[in-house]
Amino acid sequence: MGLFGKLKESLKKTRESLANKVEGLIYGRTQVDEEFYEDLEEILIQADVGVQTSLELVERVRSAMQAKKWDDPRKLHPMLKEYLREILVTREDVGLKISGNPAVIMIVGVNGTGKTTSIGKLAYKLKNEGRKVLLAAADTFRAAAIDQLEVWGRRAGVDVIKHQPGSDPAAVVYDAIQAAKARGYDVIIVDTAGRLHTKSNLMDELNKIYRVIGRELPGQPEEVLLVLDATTGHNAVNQAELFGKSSGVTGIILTKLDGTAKGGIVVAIKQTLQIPVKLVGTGEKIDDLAEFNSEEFVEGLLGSKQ
Ligand SMILES: Nc1nc2c(ncn2[C@@H]2O[C@H](COP(=O)(O)OP(=O)(O)O)[C@@H](O)[C@H]2O)c(=O)[nH]1
Ligand SMILES: [Mg+2]
Repeated sequence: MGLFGKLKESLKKTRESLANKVEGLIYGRTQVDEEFYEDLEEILIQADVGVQTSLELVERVRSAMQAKKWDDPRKLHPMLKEYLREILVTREDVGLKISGNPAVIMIVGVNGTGKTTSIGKLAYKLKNEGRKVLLAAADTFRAAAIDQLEVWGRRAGVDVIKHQPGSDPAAVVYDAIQAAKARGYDVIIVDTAGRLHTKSNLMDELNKIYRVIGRELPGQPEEVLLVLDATTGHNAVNQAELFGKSSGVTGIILTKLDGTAKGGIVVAIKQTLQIPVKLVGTGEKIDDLAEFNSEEFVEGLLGSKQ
């Protein structure tokens, strides 16, 4: 299955609940009235699109329908999809930036969201694209975290730089950078700790890692990817707000999209933070990672019946 198919597949649950409801509403009614708009609003809110965004979307559709003096619900479907796409599409290129030599990708996020798993998948993907990848085990807080990264390193067939549990994460990253310079690695992916984001010492730790990278490799890290668990709904938006403020997040890896029927969370994140979703976790296996594609995503969310 290609990357494109994976995203589609992971939206299966969302498609079954949200898209079917949207299609049911649009193709099941003969005219748009107040009740129609209220139902549409409710469907979008239930899918985690976000109250504000849902209201705005429906308001835009309502105005456009009224301006054109249309009352056939089927005319509303492409309009709704177009407006949603406008929210999701970022002007800048949404693909990963990995032009440095070496390039550094820093992965941040709360424990359990899927950081280490996503690093394994990303390492595998970049390696298959022909890049020489090095992992830095900078989540030194728990011994198990280092072991887990090593397991993923072996699976992906890439090297891992590690220190003792409890050691300084910034020192691990420093060593990884020296190793990359000496041995010609193309990309360093940095795993970090994710104990509660409300503790300012975690943010200090992340900022220190960030500064060490910038000092050793000017212009790096090119990417700071925040990992968010799609199944946690609006907690994910709150986490994005907290991390987004302090650690220069450039993009989002949204994990476990396969485990939720509320894919609308992507819209809420984008709308609240203006941070693009770059990659999507579609399962627990090494190739369960898809590039985010807004076209495909909107079809999954709102249906494709014409
Ligand atoms: N279904 C599903 N599970 C995932 C995905 N990504 C991660 N997980 C699971 O989430 C759990 C936590 O992942 P882990 O990488 O240890 O999170 P970390 O604490 O942020 O490093 C593990 O059981 C993973 O298998 C995904 O895209 N889909
Ligand atoms: Mg981890």
